[in-house]
Amino acid sequence: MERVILPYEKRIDFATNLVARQLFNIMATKKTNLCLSADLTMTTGILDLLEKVGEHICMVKTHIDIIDDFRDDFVVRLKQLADRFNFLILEDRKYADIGHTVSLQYSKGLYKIGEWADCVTVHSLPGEGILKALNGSMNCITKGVFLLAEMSSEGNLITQQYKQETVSMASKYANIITGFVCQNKDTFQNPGLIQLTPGVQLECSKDDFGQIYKTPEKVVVENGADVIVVGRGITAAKNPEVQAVAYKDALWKCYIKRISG
Ligand code: 5IU
Repeated sequence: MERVILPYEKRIDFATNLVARQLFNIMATKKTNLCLSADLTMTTGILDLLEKVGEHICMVKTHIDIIDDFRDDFVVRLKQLADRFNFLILEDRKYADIGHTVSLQYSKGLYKIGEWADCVTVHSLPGEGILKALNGSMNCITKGVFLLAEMSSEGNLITQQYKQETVSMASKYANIITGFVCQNKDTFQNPGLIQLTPGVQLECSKDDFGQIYKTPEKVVVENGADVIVVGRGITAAKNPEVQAVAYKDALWKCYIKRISG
């Protein structure tokens, strides 16, 4: 059966990565496929926002290296919120180095991402070694990888061949692959993997640096997005809580439309 018309709860058993199973389960239970991109630079801003919108999201996406006042207790509090509201944490680190370096970046340094992030984003550019190294560092299946197969930005250099080779590279590391960051439903077929799609706002538009926004209808119904990343559409709103609900409702309606055929 085609991935995009199966409901999330029916895809759980196809998933080979535990984070993918958890994410399908959270989406089905909370009835939300909204991932908040919390691209704020102060810890209180992020934690306050999550207090307000935590119940409406399935996952939060962080950029830990843009935070001005990072301290270890931030991740403790982030984890507490994730447990309380039942959402996952994706660190959008976009690893892109040789495997050895990435394994250090994942587990060491100021942020120790491997200790608190449920999943991370990874480029396929360096080749298979990056997944081999993360597989070793993760050392269990309770962590996951979203591999970048496409980007939302104008003029990005990813080609059709790069995308296809990215998807076939992932098949060797099924236990750690949660899904792909991509824009189109033909990128992969496996119903156990999750399509994470950024570049979404309620209206089509662009920002000043080549980000291209598509609508919920376009990304979910036409393009097969399973988990939808929204950043400034919510964080820059006058009332982020109200706007998070608006996105959640719009995105869920589109998902129901898609699986209803
Ligand atoms: N992001 C993209 N496009 C991509 C990838 C990641 O926008 O192709 I891969 C990230 C960047 C930012 C978030 O953290 O998703 C989108 O934020 P806005 O909704 O504010 O544009």
